Amino acid sequence: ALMDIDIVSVFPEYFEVLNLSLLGKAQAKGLVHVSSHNLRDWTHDVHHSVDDTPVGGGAGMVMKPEVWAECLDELLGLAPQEIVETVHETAIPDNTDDIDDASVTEDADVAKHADDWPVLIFPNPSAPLFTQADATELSRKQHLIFGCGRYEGYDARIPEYYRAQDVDVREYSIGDYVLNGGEVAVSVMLEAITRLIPGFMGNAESIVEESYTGDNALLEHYQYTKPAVWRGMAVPSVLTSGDHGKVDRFRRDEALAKTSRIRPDLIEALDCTALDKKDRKA
Ligand code: 6GU
Repeated sequence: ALMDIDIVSVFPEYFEVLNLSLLGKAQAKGLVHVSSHNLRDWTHDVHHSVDDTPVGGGAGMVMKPEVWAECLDELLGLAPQEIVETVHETAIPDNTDDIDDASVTEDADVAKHADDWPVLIFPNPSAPLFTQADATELSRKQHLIFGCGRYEGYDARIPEYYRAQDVDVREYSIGDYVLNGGEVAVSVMLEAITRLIPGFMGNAESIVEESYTGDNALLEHYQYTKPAVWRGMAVPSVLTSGDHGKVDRFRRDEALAKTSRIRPDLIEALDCTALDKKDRKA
């Protein structure tokens, strides 16, 4: 397969739906291979416990590092580490994606961004937002491993430990709202990533024209189909004019106006070089 995807969760059945739909077809075509694993398979106690109470107190439960590490060592092909000679206090975890960082000069850093290095991804509501740029970057990787946290989260030493082992570790939130676990977030990220794999979708052009992609950081213009008049509502006449230049201009202006109205943050973030001379002041 072009891409191997491992998903670890205490609800691995949740991902059975991935065998249906477009991802199922892509698996049948051999483009991707998805395996979902039950985290409890890496427990040794009779209760198969994966969580414990938070150190320092507080509500809820936190996922234990030992179980995750046995699982992730295996999926990453790392030798299990039994003996730790030195004890050090954990630093503040760094959630920032350092791929664009000027400090990425060391060989290990360059290597861990190579497409054949596995990427370990933890959904986390307290992490940077997952964007189309992340989806595009991850769609080129050969091996993605998703670790779904449940309950109140996972021990912060888990991602920190794997970063220290030179694993490319990412933590992402999918939006400013709270979900009970990472499973839905992983499904969202997977759909965004896999549809960008070459050959996954029938129509590559429809990807290029979408919102958030390439230098088109605007929301998409409104779409219409036939009939040209429906329940007394006519489609904008320029669209039936047959003048492709005018149609393009109309759609671009509409996208700019629509974006400034409902997503002014995207206009703020817009690279000025992505604007053309005729873009009118929104
Ligand atoms: Cl990635 N996980 C959870 N549990 N909640 C979220 C989220 C992720 N992104 C937004 N809310």
